[in-house]
Amino acid sequence: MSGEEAPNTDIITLTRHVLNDQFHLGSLATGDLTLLLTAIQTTSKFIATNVRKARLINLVGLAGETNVQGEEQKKLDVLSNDIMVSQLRASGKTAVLVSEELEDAIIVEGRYKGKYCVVFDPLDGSSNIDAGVNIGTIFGIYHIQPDSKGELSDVLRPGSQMVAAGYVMYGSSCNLVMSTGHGVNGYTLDASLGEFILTHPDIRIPSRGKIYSINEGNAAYYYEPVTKYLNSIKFPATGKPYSARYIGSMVADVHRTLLYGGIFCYPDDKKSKSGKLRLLYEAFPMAYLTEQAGGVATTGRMRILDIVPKGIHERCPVFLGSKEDVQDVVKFYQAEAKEVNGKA
Ligand code: AHM
Ligand code: MG
Repeated sequence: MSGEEAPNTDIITLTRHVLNDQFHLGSLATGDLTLLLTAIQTTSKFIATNVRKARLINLVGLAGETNVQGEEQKKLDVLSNDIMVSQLRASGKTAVLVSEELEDAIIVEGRYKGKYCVVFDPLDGSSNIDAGVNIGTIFGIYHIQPDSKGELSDVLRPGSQMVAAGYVMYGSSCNLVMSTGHGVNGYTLDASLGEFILTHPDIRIPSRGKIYSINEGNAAYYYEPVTKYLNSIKFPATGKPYSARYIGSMVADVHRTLLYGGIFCYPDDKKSKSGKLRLLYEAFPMAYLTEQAGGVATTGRMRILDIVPKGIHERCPVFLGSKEDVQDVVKFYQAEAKEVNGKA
């Protein structure tokens, strides 16, 4: 025998893992969700490859258009959106598609029409591409309602009604983290196999962490509960102050929070009255994953997954992460509400 170890032949790929879940569901499982997830995996592999080549093949830079939020689109945003839409449509499993990059929802018609709705941000944090910082794809999946043929109302539903959600992080490795409502699992792309392999089974957020993550450049605009909460963790009466980490790329900041615990915040403030992050395809999927991993996700005033969206590009404040850390910030909001009620 040489010193080299034989490769493991019992690798658990994402497809195998999801299929296995469906076997357990028995007759309920149609394999449709598995096929849909295959479309998402293909998209992710395409984006992962192109993110790595971006500088070399001139994909970095502006595509010369602005998206619905009035932001400049990068070439990679456009490419990522296009491949995601074409793969999801071709899967034959989707009825409604909502993308951060498209003003209107796409209603899939004809023979490709399926029973799932996918809301997604094809390339989140794309202002980081030039600097080589982690970026990601975020997605959430609804099943159409019982009597629906697939219309806008199927995605204007609370995040708690999603059947699956996840993200893909394009970093030093490419990681896909997702949940189908039975806990959270993480997979790493083995580029030589072209497969996502189960590497982080059953991710659980520690009940308390040591890290807070927020854009403190907005401190001048914060409302009082946020300022007071931050002071409480930076200048604690006892114990060590929290460490600050902020990448400014939600997928990376949330990924770290899921694995190590702590809190990720993007609050509303005096400048951004509804916060910055988009409810449907940023806050909902991340809140879904956080709760599935045993954490808490709130606006400060209510559970994120209970919000009923009024529009597809609506924004919402976000605090998510370790249960105890998020409960701490909520206490400051409750104290403020009490004070306001007391005065009324
Ligand atoms: P984007 O959808 O335009 O990429 O913006 C979303 C990103 C998130 O990834 C990140 O959490 C946040 O915006 C960072 O915003 P800021 O630069 O204001 O801190
Ligand atoms: Mg985004």
